[in-house]
Amino acid sequence: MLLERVELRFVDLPLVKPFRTSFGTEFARQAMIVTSHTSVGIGYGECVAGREPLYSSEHVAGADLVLTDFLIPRLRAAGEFDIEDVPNIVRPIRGHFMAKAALEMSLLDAHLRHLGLSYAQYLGSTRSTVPSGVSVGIPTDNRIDSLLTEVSEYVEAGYVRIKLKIQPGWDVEPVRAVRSAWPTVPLQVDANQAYTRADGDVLAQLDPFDLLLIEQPLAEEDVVGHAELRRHMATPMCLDESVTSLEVAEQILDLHACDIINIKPGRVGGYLEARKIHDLCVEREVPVWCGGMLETGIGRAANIALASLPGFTVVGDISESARFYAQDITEPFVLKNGHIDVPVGPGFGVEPLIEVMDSLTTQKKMVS
Ligand code: OSB
Ligand code: MG
Repeated sequence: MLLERVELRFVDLPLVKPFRTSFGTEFARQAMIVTSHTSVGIGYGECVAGREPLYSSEHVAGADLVLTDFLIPRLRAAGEFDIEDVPNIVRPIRGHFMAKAALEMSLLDAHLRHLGLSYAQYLGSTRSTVPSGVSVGIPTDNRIDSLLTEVSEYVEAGYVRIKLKIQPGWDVEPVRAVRSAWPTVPLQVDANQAYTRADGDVLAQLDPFDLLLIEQPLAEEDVVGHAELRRHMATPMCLDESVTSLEVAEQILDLHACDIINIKPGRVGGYLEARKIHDLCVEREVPVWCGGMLETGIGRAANIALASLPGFTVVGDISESARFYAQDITEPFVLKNGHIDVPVGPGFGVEPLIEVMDSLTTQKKMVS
């Protein structure tokens, strides 16, 4: 295919409630939607970078610049390319995985729409639904009863796994409270890098609560610290932020730094790399799950299909659209018996609702 031009648009989606993590509180999601016009038709992608560089070093305004000044010009200069060549074409630009992922996603969507193939078919996945987990933020009022109220809503809605966000001072007691209210619910925690190597004894106090895993307690760069902490506690160790590519995933597994990997396509530079990490983990018998980044229906559709691959044996952060948005920019994904249907349409299988998207758009431009 040939890349002709790309529309970059920013949409502001208000969240149904604030989402608070150890790195900050979000009230709305500022998503960048990438529409690539190619010689085989158009395709849509979503950039998962946040408004501020708090989860990782990337942020959405930076992704805009890198796409405009470097990534789109490189792909346009490449002339005719195959979808599998995209990672190599953008590789000389260091980092900026979320920007790369958004562009690659839009090209993969165009490619698959042209072939009339759904992403799940392209992947060769066999499941038609995926189990749905939910990520629960830290209550803005710091109250355990508020947390219990929110968790009870999700349990009643049918979510098959609950993930609690933790940080120093909001860890053992809230986990104890949720575990005693729901003695058997599949439960895990996510610290988003909020702890240090000195916190091993506090984190080991989570061991009695039968957690599925603890996600990214230490800094992104501290792979060795995670390897040590993993030996210090019984709760299985899972890495999110640290896993930035296939090569890094391999090093992490060689160092025995985790038991489980959270795969986020945006964080690793795209859905092609995400698939390779899945395949590596299947080969090494390491369970994987699909993380979320508050995606709109566009990114959510793609994550759902990815999570239908056989190696995704751990429930992902694949919630229904209404968990985050009263009004999404695609038809909403809904929970049925704790599961979500894998899209069957060509490409990622969703169409943006153009009028809704226009009404939420704060800025758009064409790069050619
Ligand atoms: O660490 O998994 C994370 C949201 C934004 C940034 C980082 C994370 C999250 C979540 C939300 O936990 C998961 C979701 O989209 O359902
Ligand atoms: Mg995480």
